[in-house]
Amino acid sequence: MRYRASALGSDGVRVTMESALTARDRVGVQDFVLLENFTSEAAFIENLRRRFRENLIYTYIGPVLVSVNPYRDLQIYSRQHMERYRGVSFYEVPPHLFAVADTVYRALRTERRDQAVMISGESGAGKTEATKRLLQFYAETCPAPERGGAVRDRLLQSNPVLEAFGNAKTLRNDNSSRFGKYMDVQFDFKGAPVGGHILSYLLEKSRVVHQNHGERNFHVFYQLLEGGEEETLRRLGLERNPQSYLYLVKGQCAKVSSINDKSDWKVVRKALSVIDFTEDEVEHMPVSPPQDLLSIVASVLHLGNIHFAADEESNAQVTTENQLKYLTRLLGVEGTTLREALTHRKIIAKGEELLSPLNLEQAAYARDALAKAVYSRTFTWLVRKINRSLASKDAESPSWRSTTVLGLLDIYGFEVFQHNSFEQFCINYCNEKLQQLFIELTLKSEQEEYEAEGIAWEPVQYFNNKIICDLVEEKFKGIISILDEECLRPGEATDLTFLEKLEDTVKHHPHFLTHKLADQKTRKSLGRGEFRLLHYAGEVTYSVTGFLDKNNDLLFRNLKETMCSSMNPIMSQCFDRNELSDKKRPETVATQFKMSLLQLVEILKSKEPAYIRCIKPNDAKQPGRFSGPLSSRFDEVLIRHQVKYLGLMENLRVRRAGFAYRRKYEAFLQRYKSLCPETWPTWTGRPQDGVAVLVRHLGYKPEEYKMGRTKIFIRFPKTLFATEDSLEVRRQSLATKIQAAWRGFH
Ligand code: AD9
Ligand code: MG
Repeated sequence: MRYRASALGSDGVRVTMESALTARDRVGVQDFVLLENFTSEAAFIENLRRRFRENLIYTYIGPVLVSVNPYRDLQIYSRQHMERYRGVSFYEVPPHLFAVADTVYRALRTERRDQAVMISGESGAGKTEATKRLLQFYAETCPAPERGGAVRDRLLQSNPVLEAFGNAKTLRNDNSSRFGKYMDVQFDFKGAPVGGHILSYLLEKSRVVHQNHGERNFHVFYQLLEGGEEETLRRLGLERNPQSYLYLVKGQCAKVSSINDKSDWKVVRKALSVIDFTEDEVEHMPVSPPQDLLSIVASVLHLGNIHFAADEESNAQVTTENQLKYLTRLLGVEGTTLREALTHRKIIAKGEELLSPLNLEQAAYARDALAKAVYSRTFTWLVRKINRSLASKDAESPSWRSTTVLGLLDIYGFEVFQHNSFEQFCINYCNEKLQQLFIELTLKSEQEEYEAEGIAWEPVQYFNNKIICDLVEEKFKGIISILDEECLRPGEATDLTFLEKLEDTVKHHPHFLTHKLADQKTRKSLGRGEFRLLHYAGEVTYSVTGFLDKNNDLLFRNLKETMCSSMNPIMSQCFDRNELSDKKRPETVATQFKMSLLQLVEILKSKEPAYIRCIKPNDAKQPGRFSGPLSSRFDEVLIRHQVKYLGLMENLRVRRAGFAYRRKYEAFLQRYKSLCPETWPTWTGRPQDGVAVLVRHLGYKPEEYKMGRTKIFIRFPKTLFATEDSLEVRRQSLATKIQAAWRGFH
């Protein structure tokens, strides 16, 4: 082992990670580009498996980090680990999240270019955990800003708040993010974090009113009931038992063994105070948002318990007076107005306002729509609030211009369920866009590197998924356009007329299929109310039921009016009166999402990308084992799917198309110079010339490598392995000699 002196470490020296590469670290290959059989998916998965068995959860594909969720605390994220990865070259340390974190940070500092870390993977694969570890890394290792040091705390504390309101227990993940998140961290010219900004995407608001069996509503409801003080609950009119609330019992699992709602609530309260009060003190705002915020959380629960009964004319009447009383108080609205708005619909005909009574079903729909709107708008408000508190206080000063930005994208991965609906359609469309960007940027950066190094670019065969993106988003002919068109025909259009229109417009598309368009054989697997998309990651069949409703996201006018009159300061910010006078139809959900995605793609394109691809090893949330059969913990079928959905083989192919391995001349020479008498112990000429001498001595054939401007490019892994083997042999023989000399000395 070689050691490098350092100020750190208990014994006064720090083991550099290069020397700390033990035999265990070397299980399999650390970089998939070194796989001999790089086109074989089986070899890819076998490498993951071998490493996972040793708790080696990280492996590279060139600069891309592949991570397998260990489902256990591996103790690899300590401050000591952070230090180990600082300032050390990417390839000379075992793969780790912190290696990516540090590489990205250094690029930001030295090249002064904005960076974006894109984290993807299916639900439960570890995206959010990775994001949190990255933030932790920056908060702990970056220098403190000269002023506004609180921003580091706020960056970290924004997480528990957003998770309380935006995460929920699902069948796949006990802490599943039900929204997409892109977070910018701004650094000043000294590399200190000075501000941040969050963009959120498509909160799954249907969860507020309905949860599938085994799933929960958003954490905050349970946290408040479990952890809220007696006095608070009394004020909010809440009972402690979640079973008392219809919006919390649908999934029948209010209690989850891995979750401690009570202690989580403490964390959230503290986080809220870090974000809120300091901010408000600065701005001298007299209100105390947590109070108002809790009123809103409570009001959603009360809304869920509003019951209706039909009168003689089948019109809905509110029967739960107590709930209504609390609601009016908490939302700060008039009781009679709210009662009327929950049971009537206002129609404006020929300039006149008419009130049309709702039947039981319509009233329940209106109530649920209100609950969803109140909750999701509060979520948006919360993000805005956090952003205000994260905003760099130096925004006006000249140093602002010299800030650089590091973006972290934690967004939902590809989803395929037994039953797929509008939400999956949006999420999978988002993944198509990101995959397109990924391919574009990876190819581009490969090409750029070849050009910069003066090496001829060899075209790569790859599947360009633009055709699928177009199918979804194209003007007039795309699925979203057709859906929006149908949403403009209320009363006439239905989910099925939407499907028919789709069939007419995109019938001959190679990536689109319906029951009617399918051949005899395929038809059996498609229902009449379904369409199938052949995504880059595979086929997904969507049921059109609910598409129009979810896309329209209608909230009756009088409910909107009622909320606009709210005395609750948060609600009055969420429901703006201008909305009422606005003649223009609000954008549909799919169109809003499409536009926010286009904006996201632009943001990401303007930055240097880094990628973390997360994989979930099993559906049972089980850690791997050291011994015994691994098959249940490392579920090959599940993993193969993810390797496909993440486009990892494609990624590897692009990366391997030309050369498997590339390394700066200095680094290459440093590592292997002992293998050639002419370069050992020191080479005084240009490193490039030293490498040329070295590889000639090692017997590299001309077709095996190319010399670029600053790097050597090696075509096949076996060439490199042979060199590594020679190095190992030399080290062994040196060790034997030293031992012999040592024995002789004694
Ligand atoms: V979802 O799309 O939001 O449903 P994520 O975000 O990909 O999903 P998450 O990060 O929440 O998954 O990870 C799921 C769980 O796996 C966590 O709650 C941890 O218990 C566990 N996990 C994930 N990554 C790690 C890790 N690096 N070390 C230990 C981990 N445990
Ligand atoms: Mg998540």
